[in-house]
Amino acid sequence: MEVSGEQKKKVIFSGIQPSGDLTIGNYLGALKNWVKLQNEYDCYFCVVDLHAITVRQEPKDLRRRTLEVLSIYIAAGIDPEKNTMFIQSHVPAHSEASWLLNCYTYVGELSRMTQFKDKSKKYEESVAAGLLNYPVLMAADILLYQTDLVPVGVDQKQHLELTRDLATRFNHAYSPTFVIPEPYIPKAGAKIMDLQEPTKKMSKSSDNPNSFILMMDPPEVIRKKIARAVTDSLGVVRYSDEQPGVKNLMTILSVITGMTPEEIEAKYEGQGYAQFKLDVAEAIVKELEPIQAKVKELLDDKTYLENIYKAGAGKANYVATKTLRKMQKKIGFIPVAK
Ligand code: ATP
Ligand code: LTN
Repeated sequence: MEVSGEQKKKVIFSGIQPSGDLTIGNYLGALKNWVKLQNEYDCYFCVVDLHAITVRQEPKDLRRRTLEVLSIYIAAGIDPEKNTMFIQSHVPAHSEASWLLNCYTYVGELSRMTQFKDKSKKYEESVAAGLLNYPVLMAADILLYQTDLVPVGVDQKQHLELTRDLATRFNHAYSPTFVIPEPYIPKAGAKIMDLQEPTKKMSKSSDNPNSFILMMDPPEVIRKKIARAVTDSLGVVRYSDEQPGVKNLMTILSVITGMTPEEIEAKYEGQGYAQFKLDVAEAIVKELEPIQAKVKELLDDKTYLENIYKAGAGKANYVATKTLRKMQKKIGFIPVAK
């Protein structure tokens, strides 16, 4: 039943950290789905710079990547007219709500997060407290917008569960304050694997550049990296857990072209890996070329980008502050005198 005009759309929130150059894992696992979902939802797509500083960032790289990530969102097909696109640090409510939620989060639940355990191994002595608290900031991001759906890769599922727990805990401690969000994890492409160690997730912060394909890699680099991708000695293109390298390349091809794994198996039957790898590389090149050209164009027009993130921050700020004020009031803080 529509009482007053258009029915309210459900809300999507998602973000990518400008902590490294984006990989096709970020694209196929997250971004490509945002593009698909943008018309049916009221979407907030954020460049999560506050998250990126949980590990040390070179200031000039952080600046460059923040604008590059925003440009990639737009170039990949997110319409800036229809969606709210902004930079996380421009909306102070994220930091404030994160502090509040930290006081409702147990250290035990944070130290059990797989991503924290993995990353703290890598940084050993110098693990920042922010790395432990990072999922709370992510919960703040999501809950401030009364988000219904969060499209992410499967590695974020555990953080989403924590977000749901925190929202439920706060709602029970006071009264209903937050919508409980659902994850949206794609059936295919939710975990693109490392090209050199295909049992590990492809990650933009890996030290080995052959392990990932970057969104901005030139065609010849893409071709070289796919040619070098680890496969096996079986020589059959088959979608099987026993052939993780081949399975990963098939997933990439399938998500980009829409062919099913069965169709791919049939196409390369009895052919070994050479032609298959060439075709995977070409599919990636073809998918990325127009995006790359558009990104370069956008990065040359800083005023256009500025207008987008300014308008985005304005809208986001309004919505987020409303939820933050609700939280403060329920907790028992005195409202700021007008
Ligand atoms: P890092 O490697 O620095 O931890 P990351 O590449 O995992 O970073 P994020 O910025 O934290 O990236 O991720 C942004 C989005 O991309 C998330 O939704 C995440 O689930 C998704 N994503 C990241 N890597 C992959 C991957 N290999 N396959 C599928 N989705 C991925
Ligand atoms: N933690 C996410 C990035 C992220 C995010 C979010 C994703 C930060 N805040 C809110 C979805 C919703 C990651 O991929 N590492």
